[in-house]
Amino acid sequence: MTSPQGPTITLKVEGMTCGHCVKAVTAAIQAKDPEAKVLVDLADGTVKTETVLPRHVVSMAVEEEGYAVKA
Ligand SMILES: [Cu+2]
Repeated sequence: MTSPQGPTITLKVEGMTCGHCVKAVTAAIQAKDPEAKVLVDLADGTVKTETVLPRHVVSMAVEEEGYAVKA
Protein backbone atom coordinates (compact mmCIF):
# COMPACT_ATOMS: atom_id res chain seq x y z
CA MET A 1 0.00 0.00 0.00
CA THR A 2 1.31 3.41 -0.87
CA SER A 3 0.87 6.41 1.36
CA PRO A 4 -1.23 9.31 0.11
CA GLN A 5 1.11 11.63 1.99
CA GLY A 6 4.34 10.84 0.27
CA PRO A 7 7.48 9.11 1.37
CA THR A 8 8.76 8.91 4.89
CA ILE A 9 11.87 10.99 5.45
CA THR A 10 14.15 10.20 8.37
CA LEU A 11 16.58 12.84 9.58
CA LYS A 12 19.27 12.48 12.21
CA VAL A 13 19.01 15.64 14.31
CA GLU A 14 21.25 16.93 17.08
CA GLY A 15 20.17 19.16 19.96
CA MET A 16 16.60 18.01 20.61
CA THR A 17 16.16 17.41 24.31
CA CYS A 18 12.60 17.89 25.47
CA GLY A 19 8.94 18.29 24.65
CA HIS A 20 9.51 21.86 23.59
CA CYS A 21 11.95 20.69 20.94
CA VAL A 22 9.42 18.13 19.71
CA LYS A 23 6.79 20.85 19.37
CA ALA A 24 9.16 23.30 17.71
CA VAL A 25 10.35 20.79 15.12
CA THR A 26 6.84 19.52 14.45
CA ALA A 27 5.46 23.05 14.06
CA ALA A 28 8.31 24.08 11.75
CA ILE A 29 7.65 21.17 9.40
CA GLN A 30 3.88 21.55 9.54
CA ALA A 31 4.25 25.26 8.72
CA LYS A 32 5.51 24.06 5.32
CA ASP A 33 3.19 21.07 4.99
CA PRO A 34 0.14 21.23 7.30
CA GLU A 35 -0.68 17.61 6.43
CA ALA A 36 2.74 16.30 7.41
CA LYS A 37 2.97 13.61 10.05
CA VAL A 38 5.97 14.16 12.28
CA LEU A 39 7.41 11.64 14.71
CA VAL A 40 10.28 12.82 16.90
CA ASP A 41 12.34 10.30 18.84
CA LEU A 42 14.39 12.18 21.43
CA ALA A 43 16.32 9.11 22.56
CA ASP A 44 17.44 8.28 19.03
CA GLY A 45 17.72 11.89 17.90
CA THR A 46 15.62 11.19 14.84
CA VAL A 47 12.80 12.99 13.12
CA LYS A 48 10.56 10.89 10.89
CA THR A 49 8.26 12.79 8.60
CA GLU A 50 5.55 11.58 6.29
CA THR A 51 5.20 14.46 3.89
CA VAL A 52 5.00 15.57 0.29
CA LEU A 53 7.90 17.95 0.96
CA PRO A 54 11.31 17.18 -0.47
CA ARG A 55 13.95 16.11 2.03
CA HIS A 56 15.99 19.31 1.85
CA VAL A 57 12.94 21.42 2.73
CA VAL A 58 12.25 19.33 5.83
CA SER A 59 15.93 19.54 6.73
CA MET A 60 15.91 23.33 6.30
CA ALA A 61 12.79 23.70 8.48
CA VAL A 62 14.50 21.80 11.30
CA GLU A 63 17.71 23.81 10.99
CA GLU A 64 15.79 27.08 11.02
CA GLU A 65 14.64 26.10 14.52
CA GLY A 66 18.26 25.90 15.60
CA TYR A 67 18.88 22.16 15.44
CA ALA A 68 21.70 20.54 13.52
CA VAL A 69 20.72 17.97 10.90
CA LYS A 70 23.45 15.32 10.73
CA ALA A 71 22.05 13.04 8.06
CU1 LIG B 1 13.63 21.23 24.16
